Amino acid sequence: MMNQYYCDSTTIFILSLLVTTIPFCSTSTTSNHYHFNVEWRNITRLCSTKPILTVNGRYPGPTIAVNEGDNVQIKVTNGVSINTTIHWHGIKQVRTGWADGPAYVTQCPIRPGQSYTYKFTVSGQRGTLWWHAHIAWQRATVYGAFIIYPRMPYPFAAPVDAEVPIIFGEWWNLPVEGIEDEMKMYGSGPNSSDAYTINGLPGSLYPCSVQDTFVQMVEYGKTYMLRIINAALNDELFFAIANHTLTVVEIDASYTKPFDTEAIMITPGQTFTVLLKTNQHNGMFVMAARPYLTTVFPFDNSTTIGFLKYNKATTALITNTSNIILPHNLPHMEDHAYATKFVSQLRSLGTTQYPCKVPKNIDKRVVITISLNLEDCPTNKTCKGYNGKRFAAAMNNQSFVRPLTSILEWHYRNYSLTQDFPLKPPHVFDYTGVDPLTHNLNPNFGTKLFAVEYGTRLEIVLQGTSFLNVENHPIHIHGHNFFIVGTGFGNFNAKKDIGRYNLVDPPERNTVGVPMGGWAAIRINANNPGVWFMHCHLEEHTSWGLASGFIVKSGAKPSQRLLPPPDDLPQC
Ligand SMILES: *[C@@H]1O[C@H](CO)[C@@H](O)[C@H](O)[C@H]1NC(C)=O
Ligand SMILES: *[C@@H]1O[C@H](CO)[C@@H](O)[C@H](O)[C@H]1NC(C)=O
Ligand SMILES: *[C@@H]1O[C@H](CO)[C@@H](O)[C@H](O)[C@H]1NC(C)=O
Ligand SMILES: *[C@@H]1O[C@H](CO)[C@@H](O)[C@H](O)[C@H]1NC(C)=O
Ligand SMILES: *[C@@H]1O[C@H](CO)[C@@H](O)[C@H](O)[C@H]1NC(C)=O
Ligand SMILES: *[C@@H]1O[C@H](CO)[C@@H](O)[C@H](O)[C@H]1NC(C)=O
Ligand SMILES: *[C@@H]1O[C@H](CO)[C@@H](O)[C@H](O)[C@H]1NC(C)=O
Ligand SMILES: *[C@@H]1O[C@H](CO)[C@@H](O)[C@H](O)[C@H]1NC(C)=O
Ligand SMILES: *[C@@H]1O[C@H](CO)[C@@H](O)[C@H](O)[C@H]1NC(C)=O
Ligand SMILES: [Cu+2]
Repeated sequence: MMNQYYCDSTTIFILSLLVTTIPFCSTSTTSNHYHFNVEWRNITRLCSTKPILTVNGRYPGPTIAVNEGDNVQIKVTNGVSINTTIHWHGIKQVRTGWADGPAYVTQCPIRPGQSYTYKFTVSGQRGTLWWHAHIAWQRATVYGAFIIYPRMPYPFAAPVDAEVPIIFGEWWNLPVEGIEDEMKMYGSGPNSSDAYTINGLPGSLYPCSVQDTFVQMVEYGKTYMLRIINAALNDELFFAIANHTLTVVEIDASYTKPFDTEAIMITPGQTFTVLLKTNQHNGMFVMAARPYLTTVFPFDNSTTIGFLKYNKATTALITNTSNIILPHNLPHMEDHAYATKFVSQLRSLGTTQYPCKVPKNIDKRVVITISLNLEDCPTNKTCKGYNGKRFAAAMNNQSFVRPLTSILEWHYRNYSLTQDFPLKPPHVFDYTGVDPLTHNLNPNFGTKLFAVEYGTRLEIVLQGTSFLNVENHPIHIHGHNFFIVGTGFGNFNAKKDIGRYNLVDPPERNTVGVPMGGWAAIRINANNPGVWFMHCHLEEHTSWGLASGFIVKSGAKPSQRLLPPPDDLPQC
C-alpha cells in the first residue's frame, strides 16, 4: 500500500531528446514491445560525414525503459548486408540465455534481412544498464541505455526531480568496420579513436564540433539523477562536473551505500547512477571525460566535454576553445591513486530490503590469469604486432577462438564441447613481476570452457600479468552479477588475501576493473543455467582472444532448467 501511494504520487521525467518518458514505479507487470531495425545512417562528426550502423537511425540508439519484473520483447531486424546481434548488458537472462546476444556464444548471428525477437523478463535488478551490438566492433555505434525502474521507492532520501542519461562513446573518422579485420589480418593493435563522445556528441574541444556539444539545462536547487554508461570501446574514463559533487547511489543496476565524490572512474561495460544537486545559482559548468591511462599501447588522449547550463545563465555556448577550463576536479590521466581510492569506496547497500547476497562460503575457486601475448608470425605473412609478431591475449594462457556455431545451442543439444579450460594457471610464476621481453609470450588457441553444477558458489580470482604491459582490464561476465570480495596489487596470495575479503557488503557488479598489475576476487551464485561469456570489455583485448566462458548446468527442478530455444533462433 505504501508503495502504491508513493508510486502514484511520483512521476519522473527524463530530460533529453534521447529518451521517452515513462510512468515511474508502476505496480503491474507489463509487456514491453520494441522494434529495432539495424540500418545505416550518414552522420557528420568532426568535419566529415560517414555511414554508421544505427538502430532505427538513432545515434546513440533508443532507450529501453521498463519496470522491474516486466516482460520484454525486442524484435531486431537486420536491415544491412552484414550479420548482427544485440546484447542486453547486465540483464541476468534467468533461463533465457537464448536472448543474451554474444555472437557464436549464445546465438548465431541475425543474417541480412532476417529478424530475431529477444524475449526475457527483467527481475531482481533495478537501475541503469545498457544494450549494445555483440559482434565484431559494431558496438562502436550500436548502443543505448536500458533503464529498469524499481517497484519500491528509491532507498535514498533525496527526491529525484529529473533524469539525465550520460553515455560515453568513442568515435572514429574512418569506418570502424575495418578495424577488427585489420587487427586479425596483421595481428596489430587497433587505430585509436579520434574522439570521445557524450550522448554521441564529441564537444567543442574537437574540430568542427561546437554545435555537437551536449548541453543539459538545469534549475537551481534540484536533484538530478545522472545515468552514466561507459560504452567506449577501449578506454576507462574519468568524469567530473566543474564545481559540483556527485553522489553515487547505484552501480550496474545494484544499489550502493551512497557516497559523495568529485569525480568517477568508469570502465567500459560499467554503469553508475549518481545524484547531482544543482547548488550553484547561475552559469555554465563544464562536464568532461578523459581516459584513465593504464596502457603503453597507442590510445586516444583527447577529452570530451559538455555543459550544465543553469536556466538563468545568459552565457552563450563558449565557442572559443581556449576559453574552456576543464573541471579542476577532473583527475589527471595517470592518477592511479585517485582511481584506486574511488573504487575502494564502492559498497553494496546491504539493507534488509536489499540484502547483499555474497556467498560466505564457496564450492569452487578458479584462478585465471589475464595476459597480453605475442604469437610468432606465420611464414609468408606480414605481422604488425610488437617485434614483427602478432598480438594475442589470453585467460590462463588460452586465447579464445570463436566457433562457427552457437555454443549454447551445442550445449543444449548435448553435443560435445571442450570443457577443459584450466581452473588454475598452467604454470606458477611471478605473474605481475615477470619481464615481458624475455618471457615466452605464446598462448594456446582454442574454444575452451569450464562447467559448474547448478547452484555452485563460485569464486574466480582474476590475476593480472605483466605480459607486454600491466593494464586495468574490465572483465565482464554474462548471465550473473558477482560480488567483488577483494582486490589488490601484485600476485594474489591465498594465505594472506582470503582473510581480508569483504564478505559483508562488497560491491555487486557485472564488470570489474582488475587493477593494473594486480588481481580481483569475485564470487558468483552460479544459479542461472546456460553458457555465459566472460571477457575483457576492452574490445581490442576481446578481439585478441581475452575471453572464455562457463557452463552452468541445469538443476534438478524444472525451474532450474534452461528453457528450450525459441523458434526464430537464428541458425548458422
Ligand atoms: C550516405 O551518403 C552517400 C553519399 O552522399 C550516399 O550515397 C548514401 O546513399 C548515403 N547513405 C545513407 C544510408 O543515407
Ligand atoms: C588506420 O590508420 C592508418 C593511418 O592513418 C590508415 O592508413 C588505416 O587505413 C587505418 N585503418 C583503419 C582500419 O581504419
Ligand atoms: C568553480 O571552481 C573553480 C576551481 O575550484 C573556482 O575557481 C571557481 O570560482 C568556482 N566557480 C564557482 C561559480 O563557484
Ligand atoms: C596527446 O597525444 C598527442 C600525440 O602524441 C600529443 O601531441 C598531445 O600533447 C597529447 N595530449 C595530451 C592532452 O596529453
Ligand atoms: C580565443 O580566446 C583567446 C584567449 O582569451 C584569445 O587570445 C583569442 O583571440 C580568442 N580567439 C578568437 C578566435 O576569438
Ligand atoms: C611461403 O613461402 C615459401 C618460400 O617463399 C613457399 O615455398 C611457400 O609455398 C609459401 N607458402 C604459402 C602458404 O604461401
Ligand atoms: C540432453 O541430455 C539430458 C540429460 O541426459 C537430457 O535430459 C536432455 O533431454 C538432452 N537434451 C536434448 C536436447 O537431447
Ligand atoms: C602458454 O602456452 C604456450 C604454448 O603451449 C607455451 O609455449 C607457453 O610457455 C605457455 N605460457 C604460460 C605462461 O603458461
Ligand atoms: C553470417 O553468419 C553466418 C552464420 O555464421 C555465416 O555463414 C555467414 O557467412 C555470415 N555472413 C556474413 C555476411 O558475414
Ligand atoms: Cu583487457
